[in-house]
Amino acid sequence: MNADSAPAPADCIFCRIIAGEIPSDQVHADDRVVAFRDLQPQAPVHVLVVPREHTADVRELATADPTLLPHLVAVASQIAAELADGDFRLVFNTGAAAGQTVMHTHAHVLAGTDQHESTT
Ligand code: D5M
Repeated sequence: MNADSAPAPADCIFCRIIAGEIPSDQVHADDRVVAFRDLQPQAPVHVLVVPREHTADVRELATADPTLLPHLVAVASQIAAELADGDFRLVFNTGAAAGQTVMHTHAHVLAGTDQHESTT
């Protein structure tokens, strides 16, 4: 755990996916992030890029490990190039009032022909 991040809740669903306790349709994994397809896709390609270390949201991540954000963007870009035409939206719902439902930092990568119509 990073000194600036709170401990992960025991029931964090994304921590459990990262630990292999819950299956996912994984498209990328490295030592810092994993990426898997969203269960409720809002675009032809809808992938979540999730830091392995638990933080609640991107505000907390930016403080706890600012070097991770450019890596996350690079992974999103790679996924959009591999699975779609390279163009993508990157969405961080941040806080419950902004629609965040899973309180483990994640970026939605939305790509494919009609990704501009997504409301995520
Ligand atoms: O987005 C949280 C997203 O997480 C939402 O689009 C559904 C997705 N989700 C929830 N559980 C799973 C599992 N088990 N696999 C894949 N995707 C999942 P938010 O920004 O917090 O609203």
